[in-house]
Amino acid sequence: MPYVQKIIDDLKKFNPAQVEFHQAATEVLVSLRPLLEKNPVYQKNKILERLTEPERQILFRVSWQDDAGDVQVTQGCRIQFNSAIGPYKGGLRLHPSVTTGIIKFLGFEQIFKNSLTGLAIGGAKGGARFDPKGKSDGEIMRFCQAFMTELFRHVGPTIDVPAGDIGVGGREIGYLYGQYKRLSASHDGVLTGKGLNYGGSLARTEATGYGSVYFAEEMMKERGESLEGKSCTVSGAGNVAIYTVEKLLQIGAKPITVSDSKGMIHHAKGIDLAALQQVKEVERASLSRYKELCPDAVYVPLSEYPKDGNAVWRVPCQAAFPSATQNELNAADAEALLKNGCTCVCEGANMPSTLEAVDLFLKAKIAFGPAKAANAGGVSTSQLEMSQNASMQQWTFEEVDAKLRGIMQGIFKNASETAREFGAPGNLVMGANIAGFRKVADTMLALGVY
Ligand code: NDP
Ligand code: 2IT
Repeated sequence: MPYVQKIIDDLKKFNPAQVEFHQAATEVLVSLRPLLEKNPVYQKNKILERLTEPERQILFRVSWQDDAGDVQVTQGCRIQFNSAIGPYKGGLRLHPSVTTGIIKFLGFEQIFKNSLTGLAIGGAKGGARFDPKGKSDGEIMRFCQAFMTELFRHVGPTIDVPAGDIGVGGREIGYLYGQYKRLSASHDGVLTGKGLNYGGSLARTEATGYGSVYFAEEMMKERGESLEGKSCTVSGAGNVAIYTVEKLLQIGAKPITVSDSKGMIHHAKGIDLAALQQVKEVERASLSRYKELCPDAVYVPLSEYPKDGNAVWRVPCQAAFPSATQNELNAADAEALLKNGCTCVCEGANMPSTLEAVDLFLKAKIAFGPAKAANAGGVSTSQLEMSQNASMQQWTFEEVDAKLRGIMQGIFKNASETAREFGAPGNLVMGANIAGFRKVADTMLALGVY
């Protein structure tokens, strides 16, 4: 479709170097073709041109003092991408690799993900190039305070509600919230992922990982299969990976790997959840420490990874849960997974598979759960936290978990039925993109030109 190609070409030309944004936009726009052909109203009203341009991009200086008293400076960013269906919602990422292009791809994905949840939340993302590793608690606190000192004037419980992402967990949300509260002099549900004593929701910590497994279960169920007894590879060793491992263990599947930025663990008898939590949540150490706690596990350092990809995906498995970061699973990895008999790939991370890898999974017709559907449990439970804050209630773990499961089932059904409607049964990439897009686009039409 020349119209779609022209938008992609322009997007590349006018947003140079934002390669991750180009990748995310290409995947979405290409898969919308059947809808655009069927319904010319979107093209006529320039919905794609509007959707690919953020409503607002806020860039600001973050200056803070490290423990040695030296001044550190970086750029903070919040991209408020689309608020058609609700207040901006999406995480904050703190990582040395952060660029505007990365935040932009994440914000773009968040529009469709949030729409798919069926809840009233718009799409946004933010963050900064900052490495939390090796920083003291005091340094993390001063950084978060400096970040919120600028951000606070742009957020609010019905305006924009940030949350965690890579490098931002409960500790950082606490410092951010504390600074927001001091500056605004009010207790607002302005962040999600808060501590349980000050407005957090039970099950938010677990939600993304649990939701990803619930989504995989739905995909397997439709194929008359289950995850029980299946060997599962998981990448990452952070929030999403840990609670993916926990849920897999609870349902009788066997998670056998985890990874971090320095290497991976292959534990053939199954990941030891207590050891993993001790290493990552208590000690904040590298996975080489897991090997000390569980000597029968194999530790593969990054230096021994295959030249053409990621060692995690070379471990034979029946289901794979990429849950670390973008583009961590390439075409060679996808080929290895398929060759080894993997029949389910469920994306816990955002855009972990390259476009080529996704194509291979779709061609092989395995169960493939794209990120914006499969990892939507985190943001959904964030919205449940917003609901609890607004009504000044706190629901039980069981209540939140049951709602989360229902939401993941709803997302699967919506993506799956939409794929069938457009003649591509089983293609959840197309189904999720079209279903997520349609709600936002129709709302933009209803709201008038903006
Ligand atoms: P965490 O910071 O808790 O964990 C990230 C994990 O991935 C760590 O093990 C980290 O290793 C590893 N990692 C990060 N960057 C790289 C890299 N460039 N190369 C190799 N390993 C890397 O983040 P989350 O678990 O929250 O996020 C993981 C993914 O899930 C991200 O894509 C995020 O966007 C997505 N996501 C998160 C949600 C949430 O609710 N938290 C919701 C939906 C999606 P190390 O510790 O060594 O840095
Ligand atoms: O990518 C994501 O969906 C998140 N990091 C969670 C966002 C949120 O607002 O909970």
